[in-house]
Amino acid sequence: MSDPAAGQNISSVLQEHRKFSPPPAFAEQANIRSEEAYQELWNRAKDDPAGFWADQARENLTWIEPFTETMSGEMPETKWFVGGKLNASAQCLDRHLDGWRRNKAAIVWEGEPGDTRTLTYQQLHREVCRFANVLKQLGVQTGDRVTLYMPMIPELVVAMLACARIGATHSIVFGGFSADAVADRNNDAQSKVIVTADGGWRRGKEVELKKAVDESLKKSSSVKKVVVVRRTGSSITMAPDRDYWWHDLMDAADADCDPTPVDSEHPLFILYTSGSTGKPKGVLHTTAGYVLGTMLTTRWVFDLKDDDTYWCTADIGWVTGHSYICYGPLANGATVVMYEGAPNWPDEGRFWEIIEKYRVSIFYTAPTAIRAFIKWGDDWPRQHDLSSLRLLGSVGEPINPEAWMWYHRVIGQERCPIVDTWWQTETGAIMISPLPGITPTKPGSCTRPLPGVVPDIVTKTGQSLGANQGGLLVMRQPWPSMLRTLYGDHERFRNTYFSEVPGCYFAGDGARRDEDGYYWVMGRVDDVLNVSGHRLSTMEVESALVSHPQVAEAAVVGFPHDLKGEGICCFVTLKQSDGDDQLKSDLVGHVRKQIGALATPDQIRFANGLPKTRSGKIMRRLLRDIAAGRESAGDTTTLEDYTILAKLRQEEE
Ligand code: 7RM
Repeated sequence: MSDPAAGQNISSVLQEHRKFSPPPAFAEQANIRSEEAYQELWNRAKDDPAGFWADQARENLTWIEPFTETMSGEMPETKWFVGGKLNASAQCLDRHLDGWRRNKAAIVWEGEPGDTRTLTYQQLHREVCRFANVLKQLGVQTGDRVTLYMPMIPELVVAMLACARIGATHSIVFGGFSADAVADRNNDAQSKVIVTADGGWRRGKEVELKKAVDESLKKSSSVKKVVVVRRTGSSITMAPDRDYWWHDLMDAADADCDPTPVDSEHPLFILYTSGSTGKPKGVLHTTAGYVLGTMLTTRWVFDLKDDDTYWCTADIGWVTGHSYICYGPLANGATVVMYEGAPNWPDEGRFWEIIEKYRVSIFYTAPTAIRAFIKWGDDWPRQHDLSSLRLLGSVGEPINPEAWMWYHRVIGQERCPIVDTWWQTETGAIMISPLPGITPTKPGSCTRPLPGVVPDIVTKTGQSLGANQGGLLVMRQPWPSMLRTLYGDHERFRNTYFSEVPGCYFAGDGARRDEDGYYWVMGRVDDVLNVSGHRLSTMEVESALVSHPQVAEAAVVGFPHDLKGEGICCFVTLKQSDGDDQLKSDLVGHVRKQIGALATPDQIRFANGLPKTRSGKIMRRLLRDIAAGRESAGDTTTLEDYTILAKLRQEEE
């Protein structure tokens, strides 16, 4: 990482001592029910990974040809389930067609305007087979890349699984990205076909996807064919011999398509994630290890049962949607709720209305959304019957304890365990998380590693640190769902993840482990502040700010400071009202009281919004530029709202 001081210990100053045991009624019925069972699984996976994973892979995956070797090669070149052949779409669909599940709802979908569709496993299978035949007919072969640039509609899942069915590699580009972002990703992946829609709905407005595709194709020559789903019905232009309507091709397609057997290590998908500088990284996942990882973690962490109604609010354009809307839940035969639009359309009660309407039992969302719910007020959830909920999840950022408590109290009604799940695009599946039937939770901690995950907190030279010492979060053993490369740049893959700490996978996050062995992730090490020689986590100062009753959200960054090395600049959005100087000094005092004089903010800046990625992560690198009065350099293609940056700059003038 760029910070030359990275690897020094990070001081942890956040104090949090609340602890919540799993409710007995939940614990009694949980998939993993005893601490001993967890310890046994975890120790076996650590001491005999080949034996553990071979058993899991044989038990859970349907093999067309069995594997001959469970793992071969040292990290990062480890290959899993070598010699085996399988198919990810068959794992998600065909397996469920033999028994009663064939007529179980796989996808319960709701569009933003309120239209709904339900697809059973059998219906989904049929659509997938037909679209697989469409892709073949368009010239897509095993190993080819297909870009999917679509709204959150069932056709997106159909297209993903159709690619998997014929061994094509999908590359999903989030529907909110620009034409340039689509072109860059098309070019990097050399995609042959792009699947899109005329448009999608977001806050009552149309997102014009086809228009962006037309623009992107001026700059990406590998793409030969475009398939367009009619979603909004708006008028678009269709290029002859290049553009085809989804429904025309599907009407003519055969509904029989045998799954193509592929190797365990066959590329399943590429997903681009923003690098801190320069071009996005194409994270590549392969078939057997990824599907096994998402399948098992869905069962362990979400305690999935056949009668659950499961809703993950992520967009499929983010890894959370790949793993926990599509592959993990469908491999388990779950009923998945899928929603197209915004949480505040037509009003701020939309999510709670959906939970009530479909009797959602498992709800998985992000801290950024939770902070928005808090800002909108408790009345919205209170107007709805949330009694169907039995488990809540969080992902994407450290969840600040105040947001955790609100989630627990107002949404979970103190009845539902919360699973704070730490993982990454690169890890493919959840790595560190409570097991809801057994793990006592502490607000703000993702608690303990899942079986097969061997993390550590280390210095830059790889020395393990003791309890409550902040350092670098690494993985000491390979795991089946880990990324295999950065597409087309294996050297960058090795440099980014495996050169920082010798012999380990380096996640890029700072963390500490407490006296109970619980992990507390403190954010990206690139974001760490260095104040008078003390390394502080921005997240901890942010958590202190958000615990003030008037604060909705905060982002903290360092800026060059003559005396302290780095000063602390806080961007703060308020729940109501405009901030004044009195509130600024109250907030400075509040942080000093919560953390100590060391963390005294040098600047408080009130802002109406913060620059975030589409998945809700604050882009602190851009705020650092503003705090230092610099122009922004580097990739901004993943930024959600460009106007926010301009506004923040103006507010300073
Ligand atoms: C799933 C996802 C990965 C980064 C990761 C962390 C942060 C994610 C948590 C978290 C603290 C969590 N993939 N992160 N989950 N930090 N607690 N539960 O988010 O590739 O988009 O981002 O997100 O910094 O490295 S991702």
